[in-house]
Amino acid sequence: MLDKTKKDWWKSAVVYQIYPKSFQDTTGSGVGDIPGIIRRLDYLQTLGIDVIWLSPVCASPQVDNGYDISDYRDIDPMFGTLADMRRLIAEAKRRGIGIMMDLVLNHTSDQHPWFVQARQGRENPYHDYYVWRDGQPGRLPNGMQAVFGGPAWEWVPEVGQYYFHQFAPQQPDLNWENPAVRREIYDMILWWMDQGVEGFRLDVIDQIAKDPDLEITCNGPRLHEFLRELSTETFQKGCLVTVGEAWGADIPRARLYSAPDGSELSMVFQFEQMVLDQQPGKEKWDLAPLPFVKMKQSFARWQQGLHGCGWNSLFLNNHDLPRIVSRWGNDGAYRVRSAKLLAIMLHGMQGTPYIYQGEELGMTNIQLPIEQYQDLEIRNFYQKRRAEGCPEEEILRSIYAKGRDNARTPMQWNAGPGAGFTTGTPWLPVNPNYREINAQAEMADPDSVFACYQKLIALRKRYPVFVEGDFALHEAEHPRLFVYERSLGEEKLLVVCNFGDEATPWKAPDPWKNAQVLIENCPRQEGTLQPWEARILYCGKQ
Ligand code: TEU
Repeated sequence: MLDKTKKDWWKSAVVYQIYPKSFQDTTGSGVGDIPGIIRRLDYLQTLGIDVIWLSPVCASPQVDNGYDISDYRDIDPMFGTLADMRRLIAEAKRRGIGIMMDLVLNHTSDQHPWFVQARQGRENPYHDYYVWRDGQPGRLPNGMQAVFGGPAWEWVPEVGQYYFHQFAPQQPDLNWENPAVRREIYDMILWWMDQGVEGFRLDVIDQIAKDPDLEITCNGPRLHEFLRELSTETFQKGCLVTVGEAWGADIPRARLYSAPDGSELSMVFQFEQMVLDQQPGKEKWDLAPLPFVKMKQSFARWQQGLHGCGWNSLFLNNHDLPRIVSRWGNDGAYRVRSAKLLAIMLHGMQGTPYIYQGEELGMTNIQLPIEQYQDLEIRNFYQKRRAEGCPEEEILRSIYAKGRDNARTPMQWNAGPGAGFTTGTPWLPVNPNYREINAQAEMADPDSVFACYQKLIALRKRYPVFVEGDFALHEAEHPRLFVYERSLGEEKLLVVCNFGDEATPWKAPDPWKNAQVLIENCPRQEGTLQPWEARILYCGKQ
């Protein structure tokens, strides 16, 4: 168990992300709930994780699956009650697991009482909690577009103004320029700290300091000023782990966010590697192959760029991204081996690893008929491309590859009905491969993807070089091999991954000839790495 009173305890932690709607249903509603998470805590303890990042469970009309909060201090009835949440915090803590809440601070739901007041008139004290601009019906303040499609402005006739929303119209942006808004937010965070949560994930935190007049959404001029105030007023009063979602972070900015003096956050989620298979200047839906050499060089830059002066989050999946084994691996003939390679490749690096539910089982993408998709981003995209005359098959191909519902299908617990997720009708179909890919089968198999994750977590706890070591990329231009070395004094690791369906000749460099193998995903063959083969070699103290 980690000593969470130690400053920076989160540097040796492993985080597990739960998307509550799809984790475990206990009522037969077809939707996961908090008692379901409590029921599965033993599973998470067996895996060995230290923190649960819980996607939003607060009261919400669920237009964007909880990323539209209508009451920050209550739990959505779909998930349970505040008493359930308190029980979850306590039960998790008993197992050495902390709860990291998902804080959506850029916007609220349009049903939040602040917004309900704000839209009543310009004189209302809550009006200035949101971002308004004058205009006329049909004459928008400017041409800014929302992330989920359509204009970023919505007309409210009662006030004769437009409000600004970077996401759905039901997600009005909060006005961080208003000190009263910031104070309300800090009080709410302190209240959650009192409930015993051990960390926070901050949704789209790089978008809070917007200036719509200058068409600035990301990295606004006051961003780091706001973050430092937020951190001083809240996080620094506890010993918490905090992570900001920051699509717009580059390395210099990530050094600010994760400065070792703790003035902002513990670390950020940056997406540089996750957008490499997107054509520059195009939407995520316009598919391009993964530029492998660029990918490993990008990881190397971030590893070296933050070493000693910041901290990385390590992730390949979340609830917005397709399943990594389907995306970068081979989810057919080499599903198990390539899922393990991806895990080994990531977990050998410096930073705090995040595992997204089902990743530890090698869960895959899904292909559904269009009417079964639930995500508003998928639906908007489909309608837009149809209206543009794009053929159905082409649109579906993009959705199959990149749609967010790939990650949101229910957790596959066993081979029984509803995959052990629900006794009712799941809100989003269970992937039909659950009979083969499920937690029960994998826990009984010492060679499973689950066993590999479990071992990687244990290795991180045992060898300080995983947490503290520096990073050097080998074979930087090799089109299939991702090889890197970590070192901390006399302790050294060599992580070797053969990325792809082809065998590749490879010999361990001299100092590594007789090194101990800490983990591997297939039998060794002298002089050759088999398709998707990966291993970690170790030299140093025994
Ligand atoms: O995501 C931020 C974000 O920018 C995403 O919408 C991203 O652009 C998109 O998913 C790419 O397909 C966060 C949450 O993680 C996401 O689930 C929410 O929908 C969004 O914020 C709004 O709160």
